[in-house]
Amino acid sequence: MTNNISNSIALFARAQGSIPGGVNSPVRAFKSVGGTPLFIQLAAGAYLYDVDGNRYIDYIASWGPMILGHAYAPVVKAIQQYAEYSTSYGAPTQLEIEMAELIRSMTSNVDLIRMVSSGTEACMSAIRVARGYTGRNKILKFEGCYHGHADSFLVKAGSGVATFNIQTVPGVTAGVSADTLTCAYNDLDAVKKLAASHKGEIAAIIVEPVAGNMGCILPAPGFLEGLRKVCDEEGIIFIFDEVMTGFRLAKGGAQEKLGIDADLVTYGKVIGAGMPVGAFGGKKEIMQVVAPLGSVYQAGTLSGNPIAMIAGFTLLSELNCNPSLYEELDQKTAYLKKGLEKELEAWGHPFVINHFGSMLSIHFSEKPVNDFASASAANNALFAKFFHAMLNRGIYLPPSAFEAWFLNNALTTEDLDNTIKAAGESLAEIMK
Ligand code: KE4
Repeated sequence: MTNNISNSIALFARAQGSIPGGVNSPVRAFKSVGGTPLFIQLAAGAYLYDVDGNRYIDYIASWGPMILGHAYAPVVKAIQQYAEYSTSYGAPTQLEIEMAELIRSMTSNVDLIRMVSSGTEACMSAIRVARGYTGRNKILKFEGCYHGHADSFLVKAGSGVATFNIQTVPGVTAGVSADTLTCAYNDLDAVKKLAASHKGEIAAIIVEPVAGNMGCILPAPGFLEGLRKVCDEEGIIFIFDEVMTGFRLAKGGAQEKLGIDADLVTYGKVIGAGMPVGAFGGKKEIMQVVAPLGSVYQAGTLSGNPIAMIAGFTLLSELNCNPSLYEELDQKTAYLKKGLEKELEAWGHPFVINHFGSMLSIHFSEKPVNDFASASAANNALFAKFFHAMLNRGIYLPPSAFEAWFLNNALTTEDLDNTIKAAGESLAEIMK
């Protein structure tokens, strides 16, 4: 059973003539699962509609931002209203103050926060602040974690870099890579050894507190607490990359959910409600090195622009005023996981479901999946078949085993039941 996707096929062929690989971001190209990426006409609530008129239940949510569903009315209305006041001024606005104050009220330890236009910008700026504040050069990241495409991060990175199995990214110099140390996620002993052998050299440890770029990988008990302790003992800046988890796991993100305070935190995705927004913030003592207060230069023509701000502010305000939305979303995710587990158990082959809040991933693996090596060792070819079997049943999953599913609160019980039913049929199909 396959959907008619002739218009997507034609558009993908046409796109090759003007856009590298036909896409503006590699993970959209369906490279690791094969086939033709679907071109989307529009989306509403929990559904995507492709250019051939097929409807899909959406489990990507634009890779996280659309937490309350697509075309969320208050956000659309706010954008329409503010567009009439111009789309950018290149000058400060009251709205940016209100956005910063709202974020500070929702998180535990952000004294100062700077808006940027992507998660990459947020993470690369946070690293620069840590280096500027400590005077140290090296950073430590975890294999399979993805912090955007800034040079320093493209060392053993997750997401598309893992999907395409790119070991070293051409164009990232050896000099830059030499300052990026890596360890396996959840390997606290390896971190302690590296910190000891690079005493006084490491400016920051940056981590996805709940990883979402090698599938959904949970921190082992004590892992993040151990990193916090190493950072305290060694004078290293602890950075939580909450581009995925921020405002998704809870109002206060992973810091609130896990009860751990980082020194700096980065945001993206939900913070912009689908508009280009990222942010980095943290303790005043550290953030005051940022220009024009300090000398760590960071800038952006469209940073804090009014359309992105009003979109993000509107969505964050909804989440802030209705914390029950998080409970609802977590319950829906738990319901989906339970149903998928039942289908997978009946299917009778090895599988793992990793799940935290409204993030989830399925791995066809006999072993637990708790780091990049175990995520890579899973039967990801089978995942590709599962992906297409689900897509043909109107279920749009992330097109890679190295990504997480993101649920949105517009999903109904009927949508979840349809997803579970489609999973049962798909599993039967792929193991014929
Ligand atoms: P952006 O520059 O793509 O806005 O954010 C980079 C980033 C930083 N940190 C984390 C934890 C992230 O997940 C991301 C981006 N996530 C990917 C999805 N795995 C974006 C999708 C894409 O690359 O098109």
